[in-house]
Amino acid sequence: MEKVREKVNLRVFYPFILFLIFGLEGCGSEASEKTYRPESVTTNSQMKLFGEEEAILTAPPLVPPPVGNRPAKKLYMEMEIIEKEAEMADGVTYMYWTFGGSVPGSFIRTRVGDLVEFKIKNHPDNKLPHNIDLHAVTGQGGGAEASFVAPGQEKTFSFKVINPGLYVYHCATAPVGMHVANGMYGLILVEPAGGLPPVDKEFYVMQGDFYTEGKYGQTGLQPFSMQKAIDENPDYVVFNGSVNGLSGDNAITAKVGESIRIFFGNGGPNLASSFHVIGEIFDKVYVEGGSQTNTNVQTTLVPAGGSAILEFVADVPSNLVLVDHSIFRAFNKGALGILAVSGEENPAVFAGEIMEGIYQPEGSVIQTMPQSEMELTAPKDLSQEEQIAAGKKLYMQACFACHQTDGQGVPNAFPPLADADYLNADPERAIDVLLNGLSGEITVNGKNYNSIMPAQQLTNEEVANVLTYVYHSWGNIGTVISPEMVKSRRK
Ligand code: HEC
Ligand SMILES: [Cu+2]
Repeated sequence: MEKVREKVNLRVFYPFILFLIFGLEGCGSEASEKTYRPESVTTNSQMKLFGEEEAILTAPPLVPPPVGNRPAKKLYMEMEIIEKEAEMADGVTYMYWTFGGSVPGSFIRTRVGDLVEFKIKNHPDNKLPHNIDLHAVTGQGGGAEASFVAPGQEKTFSFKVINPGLYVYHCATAPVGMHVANGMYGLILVEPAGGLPPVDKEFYVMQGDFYTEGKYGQTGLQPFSMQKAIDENPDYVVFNGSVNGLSGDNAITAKVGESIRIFFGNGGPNLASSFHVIGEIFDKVYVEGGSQTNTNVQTTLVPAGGSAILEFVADVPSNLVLVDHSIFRAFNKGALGILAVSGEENPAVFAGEIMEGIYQPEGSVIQTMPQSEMELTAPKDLSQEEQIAAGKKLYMQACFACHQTDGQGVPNAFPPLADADYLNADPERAIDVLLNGLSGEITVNGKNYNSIMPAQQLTNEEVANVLTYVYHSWGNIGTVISPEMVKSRRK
């Protein structure tokens, strides 16, 4: 009797048991659907390969050709680690550790589903072991353990790229911070199926912060400073590995009307970048190098070990200035690059009448400082000391922002006035520079400048004072300029 009742009771409970089994399982699958996974990522990990090829790797600012419509393939690539001394700034060298001989390292371009066979070689002349951690890799350490190589050794490992996006790679050998600080980082792009939409020009730019024993600009081979790196107090913040990495001879160029895409990465090791292009607005930003896009962006924040893809069309001719808008880094630590856009003026978009002084170091029009209630008064008789004192005061108001406190100038942007051959060769010409401004290429102390000095709205007396001060400072020749001399140069 008892047993029968139990059976009956169980029958009554069956539906509940079934609910417990299937109902809870149902809840479980609902929960996993809430964990968002782009459906493609699962597909990409199983994607079939169609053929194989040698990958093309490039040094900055170049990028390899787009993947376009090609199917997923097996891609072979090789990277050689090279430790080498190279120029950090004029007269300053640094012992860089590099992936492929450049900072940042060679650009890698793939598409989702590719199976990469990666060979890493550590040159026998190198002093240290290295490896590579690619943020595009799903797997232990991003490949770090599998790729650890001593000098004179090589290793091969392979990985499938399954998430589209722009990823940083870097060395992850202890002390990791030091390997990254010495330049061991680069970018790997994983394009979606079908590729990114085509554009006219693509560039590869990476920011990095550097820590040297000497201050910014101190000449000679500068050793790495571990203490400054720990304090996160860099002497150099630069694009593409050095102060001149993306300006002067290394400036990038485009034509009016071209669509431009910049693959921008931040190697760090410490600083985040407030990346901005003076004179342009990003039409589109692939935020953090991922799939989400934002439009009409002025400044995009790129963390250390992160990236962004930036797109815009160059509508007018100008020198676009790439900066970290943490702006002292741009004007005092080197984070300044030039994208020179040439072509027809487009007054409908920009008429060139209103410009801001210091932000246009290489603009196309001589600017005029705002005119104060300026009077060309008859000169008062000042002693030479009074003239120099008045000139110094004026210098600190009108000149130092560009030519710097000690007249040392800013490499590639503002020429020096200290011990300056151009200045000392011709005082009348110096007066003309202040009265009329100056543009076009000049050579000062062996370095070329091709920029704009705004015409100064100064009285004859003020020009005389400030130049007399400059000529009596920083190793210059001590010429005295009188207001009469200035007056005779006015047209
Ligand atoms: C907005 C930035 C800016 C300001 C402010 C400025 N200059 Fe210049 N200056 C320049 C640039 C840029 C050049 C180089 C122009 C070129 O490349 O053709 C230059 C060139 C010169 C030169 C000739 C080159 C040399 O090194 O001898 C002199 C002299 C000079 N400036 C003096 C002055 C004095 C004095 C003041 C202040 C009254 C001043 N400048 C204010 C940007 C500036
Ligand atoms: Cu390393």
